[in-house]
Amino acid sequence: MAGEWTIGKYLTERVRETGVRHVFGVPGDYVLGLMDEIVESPLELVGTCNELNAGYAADAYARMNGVGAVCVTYAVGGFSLLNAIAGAFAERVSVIAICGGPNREDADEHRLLHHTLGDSAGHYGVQVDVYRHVTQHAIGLSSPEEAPDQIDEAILACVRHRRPVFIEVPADLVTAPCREPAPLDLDARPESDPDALAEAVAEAVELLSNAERPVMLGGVEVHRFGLRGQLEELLDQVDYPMATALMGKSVIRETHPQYIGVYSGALSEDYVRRTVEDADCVLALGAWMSDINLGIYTAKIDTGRLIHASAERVRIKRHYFDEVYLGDFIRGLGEGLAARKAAAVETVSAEGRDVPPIQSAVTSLAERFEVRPDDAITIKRFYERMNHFLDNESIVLADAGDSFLCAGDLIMHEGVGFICQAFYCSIGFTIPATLGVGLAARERRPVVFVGDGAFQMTAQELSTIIRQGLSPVVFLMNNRGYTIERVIHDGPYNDIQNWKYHRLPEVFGGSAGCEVRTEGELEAALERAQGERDELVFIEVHVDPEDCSSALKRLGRALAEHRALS
Ligand SMILES: Cc1ncc(C[n+]2csc(CCOP(=O)(O)OP(=O)(O)O)c2C)c(N)n1
Ligand SMILES: [Mg+2]
Repeated sequence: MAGEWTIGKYLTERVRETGVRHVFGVPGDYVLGLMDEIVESPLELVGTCNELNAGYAADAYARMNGVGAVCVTYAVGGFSLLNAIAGAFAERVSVIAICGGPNREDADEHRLLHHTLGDSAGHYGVQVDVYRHVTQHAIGLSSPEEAPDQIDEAILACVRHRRPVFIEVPADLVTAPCREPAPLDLDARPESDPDALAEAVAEAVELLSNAERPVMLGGVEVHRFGLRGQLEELLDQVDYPMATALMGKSVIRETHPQYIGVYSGALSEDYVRRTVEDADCVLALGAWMSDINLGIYTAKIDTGRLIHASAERVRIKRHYFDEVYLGDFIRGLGEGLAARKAAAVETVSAEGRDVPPIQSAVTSLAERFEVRPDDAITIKRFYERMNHFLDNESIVLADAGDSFLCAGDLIMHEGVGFICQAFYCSIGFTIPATLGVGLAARERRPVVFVGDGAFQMTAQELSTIIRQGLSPVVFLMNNRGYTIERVIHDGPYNDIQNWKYHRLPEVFGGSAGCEVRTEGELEAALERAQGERDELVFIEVHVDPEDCSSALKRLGRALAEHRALS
């Protein structure tokens, strides 16, 4: 009944409708009323140690679930959250950020209240102003009459554009009566321009059909727009090899025979690099041409050979087709290539081309791993072993640092997800992200690779992981500092205090972790991880500070050459 609805109830109902079941956050007096509404709603409020971590958790939750939500208090909470929301914006993740605010009357009178920045109108509005730059839509709710539409507009923007939004809720509005929610079509999406779509597809089909050595490059937007199934269908239909950019890792099941590995310019394995760079037509679907994704601009993909479809437009060679959406383009391409193939059966063209055999990435799993119990652990051997440790339940999270470069070469089994912030690259993302992933998919087991430097940023969120009874396996890679930075440019600032990391889970209320230095000790730790599947297993891995992934070594060499040339 209309009379029973309040702004607080309206907002929690709209959040629930997006598929969110958990809201991460930290309380504060401006948001307590709203938090009571969340507690009374079907949503579960998950308290975190700080707001940044709540934001990272909501971001990772959204990567699994489609949408995530976070709720914090005014300014002290809102500004702590900012970095996480900026990351979600950069990486196109749908996070609904909700923030309590002063009563409207206090704001109108410009009273000097705690947490505000000063007593002018500008000071009161500064949070929303700042968030406008890092969200699809940022709004301060203004009145009981307008708030429902304002909320609906924000929620729709979040879901449709795959970007975060920010909603500031004055404390006095939470219990204000409002209209009941009308049906909201969250699945509606814009239609591609049919002529532009048809032209783009025809041109792409022509190029691909005439290519001798085409290759497919899958990217993150396939994930974001839920197009994995469509992509796999297209891949099954063609005989090209397929690589992914680092951010797009696991957009395809990596046991697929046409999957060859991660392409990131000079950081890539030689075979992957040659296959992509020597291709005469590169079909990039949803891949971002960002620096880390493309090996700090060491990638060599000639625009004249490139078909680049992104979320909202297609670029073929040097011209663009606007309002062509990725899902429509992939579908159109599948149909176009099938029609072309049928027509070409009697001619030589596509069928007659000499296809070099594909070196599937999955063949690396066939190699047996023989443990050398007394050998010190090296990065290379550790990740080779990890390839055999992952199973269908695993979801891999890799933090920015050498961890995400190493994890790029792991084979993601059927259904295995890979979560990393490879574009925004804010270190410390993975531990709070593990909380989000664990709650979004309790039936899965997060496997986390985090550097010591990254871990020090957000370590306390292990305590919430323990509190929530989640059971990830965390590999803390202790190489005594910021190794990735050492390779790029070394200095005393890359050294950090060495913690007894493995003892922290016990401090936080869980079981003690373990530390491993040799392959034999690693085996014992992995056995424990297999046995204790219902709790956090924390494994501190000591590695030589000079040791790093082959990708990082290749990057070091590429940067040195670049410096020598400039
Ligand atoms: C929030 C944030 N601060 C600073 C940086 C710059 N940065 C990039 S990598 C890195 C060091 C990572 O060290 P660690 O986690 O130990 O990984 P390693 O390379 O040693 O494996 C730093 C400080 C960043 N990316 N994000
Ligand atoms: Mg380190």
